[in-house]
Amino acid sequence: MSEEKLNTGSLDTDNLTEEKIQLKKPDMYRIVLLNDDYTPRDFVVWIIMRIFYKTEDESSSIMLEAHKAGKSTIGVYTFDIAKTKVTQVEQLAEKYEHPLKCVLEVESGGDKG
Ligand code: TYC
Repeated sequence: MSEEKLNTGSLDTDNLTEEKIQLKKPDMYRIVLLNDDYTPRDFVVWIIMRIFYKTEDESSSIMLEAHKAGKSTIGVYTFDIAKTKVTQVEQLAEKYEHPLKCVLEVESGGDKG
């Protein structure tokens, strides 16, 4: 039986440069819930629970903050997740004919809009 050998003997390591790999934290995006005068409170709470997996208490607090202050942060996510969640909110709001809106704000770094 013949044995195959890997030839490592002639590798010249003198001229190799060291490559530094810099790991970068992902850009993060804040999802901000906007108040309006028409969407029922219960619907807002339901959306936050369903799309963002918040508890009923957390969802009620977020809804009330938006209701009183005009806007409220739901959470901070990477771009793809944030964009997907905003789209899901838009689709459900449209399906049930409510004007509910949320928007993305850059939390750290990031250049996508
Ligand atoms: N202001 C709405 C009402 O009084 C409830 C509401 C809360 C709507 C928060 C949107 O992001 C919102 N029915």
